Amino acid sequence: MTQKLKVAVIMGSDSDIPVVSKAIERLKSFGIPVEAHVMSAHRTPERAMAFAAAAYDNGFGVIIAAAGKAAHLAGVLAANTTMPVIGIPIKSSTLDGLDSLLSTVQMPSGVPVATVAIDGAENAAILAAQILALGDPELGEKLKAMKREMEAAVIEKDKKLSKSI
Ligand code: RP5
Repeated sequence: MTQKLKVAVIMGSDSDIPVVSKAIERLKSFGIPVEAHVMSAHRTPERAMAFAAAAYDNGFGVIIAAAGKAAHLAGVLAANTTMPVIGIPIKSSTLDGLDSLLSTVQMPSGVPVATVAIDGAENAAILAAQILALGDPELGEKLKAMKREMEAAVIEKDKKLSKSI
């Protein structure tokens, strides 16, 4: 059996952990191997660039990058790999995360970062799983099951609402 591709979850600071842990939990719930690191585009630029450059050789399939304020981490990682990079803008500033969102999403042509919502850690994990599922039918089935569970939960809420009014 071929080795499962890992997801790298990189965050700019340990202060991002409360948000980013939701992505890690979600990835683990799918049985996806995860590696998490604190690396900063500004405070440890060389480490961040080297990590991205070696990511394929080190068995990763997707990189998730979470950062706040002038959030250049996802872009710096994307500049150093052709691996899909998913950005999570963190709401860590006096600007409510709008600065992080724009810094992450507004990439120039040629260097995409698939940016989720501000603090959208769970969607980052699901998108990473969907990318990996292209080559992993078992993971694809887990994603389909998740969709069915979501559907059943909404139908249940609808029933409760109808009964309560
Ligand atoms: C960003 O600056 C980090 O991703 C974090 O969201 C924000 C604040 O970092 P700390 O000053 O808390 O380390 O680089």
